[in-house]
Amino acid sequence: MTVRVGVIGTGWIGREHIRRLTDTVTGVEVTAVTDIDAARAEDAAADVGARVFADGPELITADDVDAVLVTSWGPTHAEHVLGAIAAGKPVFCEKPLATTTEDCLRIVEAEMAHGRRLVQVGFMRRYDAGCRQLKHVIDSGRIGEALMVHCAHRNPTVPESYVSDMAALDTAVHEIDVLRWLLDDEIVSAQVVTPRSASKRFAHLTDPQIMLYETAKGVRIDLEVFVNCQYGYDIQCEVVGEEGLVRLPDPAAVGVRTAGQHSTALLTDWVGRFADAFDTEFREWIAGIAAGDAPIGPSAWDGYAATVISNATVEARQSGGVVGAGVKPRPAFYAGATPPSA
Ligand code: NAD
Ligand code: ISE
Repeated sequence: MTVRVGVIGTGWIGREHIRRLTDTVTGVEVTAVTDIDAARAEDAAADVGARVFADGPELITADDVDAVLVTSWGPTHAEHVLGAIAAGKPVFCEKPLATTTEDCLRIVEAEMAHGRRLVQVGFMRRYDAGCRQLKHVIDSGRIGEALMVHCAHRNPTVPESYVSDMAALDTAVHEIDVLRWLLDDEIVSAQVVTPRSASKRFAHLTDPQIMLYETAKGVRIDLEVFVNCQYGYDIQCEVVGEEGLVRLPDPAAVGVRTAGQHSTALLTDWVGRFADAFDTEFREWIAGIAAGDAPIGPSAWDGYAATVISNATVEARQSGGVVGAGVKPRPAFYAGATPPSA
């Protein structure tokens, strides 16, 4: 079976995923696209021979669309995800699931009323080989119970449109999701402390930020978000347990020895750093749809939790205090399913 996918939003990541679904993943065809910028949609459609639709609702209900990929701006995600649920079609939504708690809960309620999972959220870290190995070691008990986690999420630069809240909503949201999954635990509070600001940043931006989280089991997490670090795209994660620690590996790169130095290149953006993870994420999503299975990747509930916790992180920075996250208890409907660890 060839799964026919319709894509809503043909910007940066939309084009990346269209290329991936066309060139890398088998058993799938991009048959439909739409974008509020018609020229962008036409351009993306011409590349792959897809039809252009006027808007999301028209694309979602089209006969030659079996599944929907939402890669538009965050505040527009909820309407498209709700539209796909109403049409009974599987929907992959890039993060965030929605920007407000209320919209996330509307999606969760609509999906539970439908009675079967349809929604997967684009938290690709769960498909990164290194993250899966981390989970495998933590789950095996080799390092004992996790006590502390030290993380860093560094981007070389960000555009002027990137504002201080985005450090939590756009950037830290990846760690928020992957740590809930790695630790099989819930984040219960957030705090943000800010060191001296980097001089190479737009003046409106608070950068870096150090986010401090506590989980229900009492694990303490420190996360440095530094989006003007200049030197590269760098993701670090070290989980310290009672009997050892486990650390995320850096991406493989050849070592070069010359002129009295030994060096390895660093990546400079998320596209390269998580290319394999995105490929695996979509291979598994498409294979599940072709097999008629409900998705087992990050769920609408995970999307809800990530939005609640990232919003609490914003409030913590603004207030300067410790803010309770207040994630509700997970309904039984969302228990169990998760991508495998290694
Ligand atoms: P972008 O601005 O490059 O592209 C978004 C596109 O959506 C634009 O072409 C815009 O015209 C279109 N659009 C907006 N509203 C629309 C609507 N209602 N209907 C149809 N089209 C609409 O942004 P981007 O960088 O590609 O980000 C898109 C989404 O992907 C965001 O939610 C972002 O957080 C997420 N993202 C995820 C990752 C990741 O690592 N997983 C990385 C980058 C972006
Ligand atoms: C971007 O939206 C992403 O999702 C990237 O993975 C992240 O590193 C970056 O900081 C965000 O802006």
